[in-house]
Amino acid sequence: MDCLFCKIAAGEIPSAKVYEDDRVLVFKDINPVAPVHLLAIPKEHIQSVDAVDASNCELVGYIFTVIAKVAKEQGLTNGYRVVSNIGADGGQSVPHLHFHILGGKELAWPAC
Ligand code: DGP
Repeated sequence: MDCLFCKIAAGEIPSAKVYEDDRVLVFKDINPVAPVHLLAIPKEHIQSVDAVDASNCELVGYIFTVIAKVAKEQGLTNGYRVVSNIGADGGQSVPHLHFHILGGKELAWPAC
């Protein structure tokens, strides 16, 4: 499958990794929009939140435990934001499930 984040997960394309285990990778976004801007992805290909189902929801829940752990390690003690864009209207540019972890400043809301 010709998927950018599958290639990053496989180590075929380099990334600035901040966490990795057998199921999950967290790395720095190439175009950061906040002082801390990380992407948490499953190594297994899942298209987006829209493709989460009974077969992969345990993995998705596990990603959130990793996100909380990484946020603490990154010093995001005053809060942070987790965002997942879905499809064209949602602004998803890479069709592999990913969670943006944004923090390190007071973030604006609403985002649209
Ligand atoms: P989204 O627009 O929600 O699909 O977010 C995709 C993000 O992926 C975007 O913020 C930029 C980031 N990105 C795209 N290509 C690369 C890459 O090759 N390396 C890294 N580290 N990030 C990338």
